[in-house]
Amino acid sequence: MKLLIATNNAHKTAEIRAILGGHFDEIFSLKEAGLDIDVVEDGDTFEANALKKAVEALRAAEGIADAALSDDSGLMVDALGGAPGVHSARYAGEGHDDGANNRKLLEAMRDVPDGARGCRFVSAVALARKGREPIVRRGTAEGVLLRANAGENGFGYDPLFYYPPLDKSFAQMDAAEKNALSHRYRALSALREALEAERNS
Ligand code: ITT
Repeated sequence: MKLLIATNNAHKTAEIRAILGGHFDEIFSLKEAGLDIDVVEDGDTFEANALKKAVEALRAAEGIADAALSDDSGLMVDALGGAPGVHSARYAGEGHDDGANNRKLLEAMRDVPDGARGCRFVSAVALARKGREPIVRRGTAEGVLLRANAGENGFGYDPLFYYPPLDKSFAQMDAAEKNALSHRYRALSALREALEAERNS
């Protein structure tokens, strides 16, 4: 199966490629396919947005790809009622500015005491395929929102996301560590299981 990774986020592309490895005959990104699509993410849920991105990308990749895989993801903070949630990429305004998003989140969480700083990363992945029902799966990773950035790796909210089982933030993990336990890894693993179950049925 020729798989298009339907994201404009280069960090996500790298993570998805690393996690899915040899599970598809050919994997390529929007950029590699020379496709420039910008899907309006107006769904209320990660799943709705992921599905919309995958379906629109597959349509744009007619003749190039057999399937398109998307990810819609974000950080949900308990003390903020689940914000920034589906608005994670643009929390501080249009433009995908990770630094500005993180500063806004730190400010919003300034007076929230230790013990009430629970949060989770959520990833919904969607696989759209020619002539078959789409598959959508969710993965989550539970953590604690830090009071200052920790670590230099990763992207987005990784420096603020403390992961208790490894006693480090996502940005203090190397790529292999993060990709073995992240929300994206869990969503993609569930997707792979669904594909295997389909093959064996
Ligand atoms: P595409 O829609 O093109 O895939 P995007 O970056 O706009 O790219 P989303 O709309 O799904 O993607 O927004 C996801 C945002 O959530 C992302 O920009 C980060 O701010 C945050 N995020 C998601 N996964 C993350 C991760 O693994 N580490 C850190 N931040 C993450």
